[in-house]
Amino acid sequence: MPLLEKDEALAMSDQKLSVNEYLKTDSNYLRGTIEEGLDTSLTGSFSEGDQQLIKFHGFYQQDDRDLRNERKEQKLEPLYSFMLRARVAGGVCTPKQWLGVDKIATNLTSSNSIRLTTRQTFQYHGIPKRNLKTLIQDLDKEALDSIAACGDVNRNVMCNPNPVESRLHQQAFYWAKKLSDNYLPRTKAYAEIWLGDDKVAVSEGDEVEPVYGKTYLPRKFKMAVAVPPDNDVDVYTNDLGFVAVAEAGELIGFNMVAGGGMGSTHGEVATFPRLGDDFGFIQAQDCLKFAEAVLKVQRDWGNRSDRKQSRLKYTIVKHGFEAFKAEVEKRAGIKFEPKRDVVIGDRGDRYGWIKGVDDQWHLTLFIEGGRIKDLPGQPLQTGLREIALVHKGDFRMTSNQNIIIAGVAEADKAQIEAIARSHGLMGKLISETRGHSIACVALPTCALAMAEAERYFPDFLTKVEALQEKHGFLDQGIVIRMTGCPNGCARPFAAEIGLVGKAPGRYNLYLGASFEGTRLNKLYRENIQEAEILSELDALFARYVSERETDETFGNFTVRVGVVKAVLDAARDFHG
Ligand code: SRM
Ligand code: SF4
Repeated sequence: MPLLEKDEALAMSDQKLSVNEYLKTDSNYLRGTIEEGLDTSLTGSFSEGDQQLIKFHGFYQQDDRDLRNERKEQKLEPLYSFMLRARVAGGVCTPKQWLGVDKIATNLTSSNSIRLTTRQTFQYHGIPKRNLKTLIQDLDKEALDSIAACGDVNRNVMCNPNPVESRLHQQAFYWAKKLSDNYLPRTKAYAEIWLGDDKVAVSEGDEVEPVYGKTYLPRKFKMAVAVPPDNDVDVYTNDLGFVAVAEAGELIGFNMVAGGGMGSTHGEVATFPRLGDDFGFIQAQDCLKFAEAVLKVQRDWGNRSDRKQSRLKYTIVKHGFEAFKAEVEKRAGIKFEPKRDVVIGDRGDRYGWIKGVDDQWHLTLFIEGGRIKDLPGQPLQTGLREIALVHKGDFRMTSNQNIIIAGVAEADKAQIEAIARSHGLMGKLISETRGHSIACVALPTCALAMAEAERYFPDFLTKVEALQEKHGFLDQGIVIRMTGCPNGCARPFAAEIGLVGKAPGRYNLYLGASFEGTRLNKLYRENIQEAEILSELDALFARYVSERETDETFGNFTVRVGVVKAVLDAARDFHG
């Protein structure tokens, strides 16, 4: 169906469309009344409708939840501020850009920090409304933006940041960047509102958004490019994933994966996390044709009435894998070839120095919880700034919320290392488990958090490490992840140990995912507190060390001995 017809049909016929669909249709391609909202100083907030639209421009309205009650008692409106998420395909930026990013954090945010995310980019928290325009303009000066970092569109495209095999990485990165650029919204709303570009009059019939149309996608959409054996991008948790297939070190194509996602709602069995299905092999040059076909099928088939059922994973479950695949092949005009054999390995980052094939050195720094801030005795933000002032290569953010100082010449290595050490960025022993851990932001900024994650997780991990030491396997990494709610921003349902917030201090404990991210976990204990979680893990670790098979991972062990059942089909098994 041509786009305009589709939009009109959507806007006029179906009374059950979700509110967001009307908002998008009426927004004049994402403009809404954002400009008017920016001009009013009576409130730190935007109107309800614009609060949804600003997401397409890369930011969320938030309030400090630690201060909510106090403000209420004082009869003040919540302390509104904004979180901005940048769009940085594959997580790569230059030292000059980093210096700009750092300066903005210091000058224009109250959090005075940079937060690396689980999708290889960075966020700012605590931006007052009055600073938004300046902040976006300052980002623009560094050739950075936040267009479509959030909203019902294709978001930041992840790509394995491994600079070691530089040629293969470059080829994979080329496609990640293409995927990111090709599916950016085409509306000029961002440039007009934030950068002061001349206003463009849109007439009925103008094809402003050739891929998305007026109503964009039914829901957020996420893509990732993995370079095996690394699966740091957790490719199966994405709506659409491309697993690089190489021959003699050259990229020849991808195994395409689609229908992954983590979000769910406690107690609602119609919602579930899911790992993507393998669709088959595609030639590298056909990557965009397939991506566009998938996007368009989701655009046209996705649920626009119930936002809890609107991700691609539900579209595939509803229509069935075969029907979905046939439609994608029809629209792409190409058939999938049989999936090629590739080995999916580790999801962690390789900390410390490593030498690449091009004789350049790369330094991966562990950033706990992704939070870059000057802490007592650990001036992390200053340290990275000092590195950026002398570094000649690039910075790469990882999907484990870490950062790689990539492309360091032998002669510059000692200087970079000295800065990293003197600023607490290096030198601390990181256990394998901590090195494989991630936690979402949660409190105090996330409006949806039910429990702590980023602020609590480091101490909790220390207790898990103590248990591993007690049972004599601290040298082994377990993929452990924590989120403050079941939306799954740290991909907890793909963790060997997943902790998902239920209420303050209470978590659901999930077990049984594979180490590599190829099998989901399953609920083991519900709504428990720290002491109970640790006592459960203590007992499980004791069994693990005495009953495990050679090289058996913790996740596989919990499934083999029947602690939890394997989740093979998420729709059927996750709650079953
Ligand atoms: Fe997320 C919503 C933070 C990765 C699934 N996510 C949010 C919001 C914006 C809360 C909100 O809607 O008000 C959080 C802002 C918190 C804050 O104060 O910063 C938030 N998500 C994050 C980040 C920053 C977590 C982190 O600690 O790094 C990650 C930013 C990624 C990025 O750079 O783009 C982040 N979110 C994810 C991931 C992981 C991934 O994509 O690999 C997921 C699971 C995968 C998926 O999408 O299914 C994820 N976030 C969600 C969902 C559930 C979506 C669903 O299908 O149900 C929500 C809620 C929603 O969309 O309604 C959400
Ligand atoms: Fe917020 Fe929940 Fe995402 Fe954590 S998982 S950042 S609590 S939405």
